[in-house]
Amino acid sequence: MQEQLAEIAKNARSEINAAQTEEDLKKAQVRYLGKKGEITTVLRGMGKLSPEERPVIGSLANQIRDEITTLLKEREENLRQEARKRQMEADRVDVTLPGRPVAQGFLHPLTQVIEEICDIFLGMGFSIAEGPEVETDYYNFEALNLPKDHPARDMQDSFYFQPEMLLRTHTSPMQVRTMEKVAPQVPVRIIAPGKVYRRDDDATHSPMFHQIEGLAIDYDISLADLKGTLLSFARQMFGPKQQVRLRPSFFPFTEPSAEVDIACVICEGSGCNVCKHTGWIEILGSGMVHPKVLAMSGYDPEEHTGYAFGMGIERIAMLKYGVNDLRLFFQNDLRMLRQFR
Ligand code: 2NL
Repeated sequence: MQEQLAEIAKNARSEINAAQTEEDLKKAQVRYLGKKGEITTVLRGMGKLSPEERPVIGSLANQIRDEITTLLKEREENLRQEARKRQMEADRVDVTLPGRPVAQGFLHPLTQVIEEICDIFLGMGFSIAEGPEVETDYYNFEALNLPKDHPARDMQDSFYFQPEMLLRTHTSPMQVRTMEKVAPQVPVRIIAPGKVYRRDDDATHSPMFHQIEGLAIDYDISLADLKGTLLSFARQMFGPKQQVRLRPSFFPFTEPSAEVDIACVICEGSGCNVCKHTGWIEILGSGMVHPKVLAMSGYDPEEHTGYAFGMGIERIAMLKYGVNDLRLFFQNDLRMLRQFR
């Protein structure tokens, strides 16, 4: 009996030691300690032993059962630790690898030009007025003295939602809204940047484009104030030696009106294709605010005068950066856009 128990213990030790999985351990446990296990069987057969042998064998069997229980527990813990170690080896990260760079965005060239122009006018005491792109007929046309038969008011030339609601065709509505709000206070010095919309789509026209308009109202504002302000703008935008030239023109909302040219930025005045050999390039339209426009928005034209101007951002950006096709701004080709990073 003692030899039999010693044999069982020996087998159990080597089997538990050799176990590679929890399943192996479960098998060993059943084989030795299970209901029909080898140790259990020995303990059950104790009845057949003599009273002298019984305590000796009983105690030995118990001792071996306890040892096997402990060995099973220890081996289980070992297996668990080995598995964990293998997992950690497999999950090892190389902290010395170089990081993946985060792609950094940048502003669209038109946004950059808008901000640059706004900065120049902020430096001359103007404030920025921004507002809705969907406007009423009143703010977009009526308050600007645009006659009922003006082509811009036609369904064919502007985007209408309702007979009285449309996408603004210029940013002047913001200037009207500002005048209406602050009149008859002076001085007014604002610029209105933003998107504007016209029913045009070809090589030189986009149905959406950007504009900045300016407005100044005070006592005794004159055409000289307009010219001086625009000369300062042109020199900050296009270089300190820039020249400006005013040419008589017509707008329903200004009287008198003038187109403003700068010396051609391509040939510096000597004549080229861009300036059509005139040496001058038109950059904006301007004039003295029409007395009717002042009056409609709450200013007494006998007491106050003002100037206004409007420029297309795309045109300014094309001249400043030598971009020869308007559509390049809207195609989102990164080869084009990245040049403005
Ligand atoms: C152009 C011409 C211009 C204005 C815009 C204006 C606004 C008010 C009153 C009077 Cl509220 N005038 N704006 C004046 C003259 C010209 O824009 O060729 N823009 C691209």
